[in-house]
Amino acid sequence: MSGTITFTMIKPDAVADGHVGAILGKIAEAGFKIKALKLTQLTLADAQKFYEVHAERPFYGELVDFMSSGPIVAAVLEKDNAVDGFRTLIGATNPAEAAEGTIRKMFARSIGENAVHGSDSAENALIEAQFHFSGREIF
Ligand code: FUP
Repeated sequence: MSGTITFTMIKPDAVADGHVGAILGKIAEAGFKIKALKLTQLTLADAQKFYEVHAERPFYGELVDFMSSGPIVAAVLEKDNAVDGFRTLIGATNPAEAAEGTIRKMFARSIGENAVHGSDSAENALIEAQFHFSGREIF
C-alpha cells in the first residue's frame, strides 16, 4: 500500500440530492485512490452499531434514523495522510461553518444531514472499512 486509508460514506441526503458523481469527482481530483466502493443501505441496527460511540448524544436517534433512511455510497480511500486530508476536503461537521470549496459546504443540507462521513483516526478507518467491506471487496 502506497498511502494510508480512510473510510467514507456519501450519506442518504447527498445520494437523494443526486450528488454522488460530483462528490466522487472531488475525491478523485483531490488525489484519493478508490480501494473499495459500493451503493448500499444500512439497516437501523447497522447504523446503531456504526455510530455506537454517539449513543449517549441527544442527536443519536435522529442520526441513526437518517443514516438508515435511504441508500448510501460506502468507500475506502487511499492517500498519504488520508484521514486528515479527507477531513480537510469535507470540511466542518456543520456545513454553515465549513470552508468554501469543501464537500459539506457545497453539498450538505444541515449539521445532521451533512452529505459525507470521514473517519476520525487511522484505527477507526480500518474498523469502519471492515464493517462495510469483506477482504475480497477491498483492492
Ligand atoms: P464528523 O466527525 O464531522 O462526522 O462529526 P461527529 O463525529 O461529531 O458527528 C457524527 C455525525 O453526527 C455527524 F456527521 C452528524 C451528526 N451530528 C448531529 O446530528 N448533530 C451534532 O450536533 C453533531 C453531529
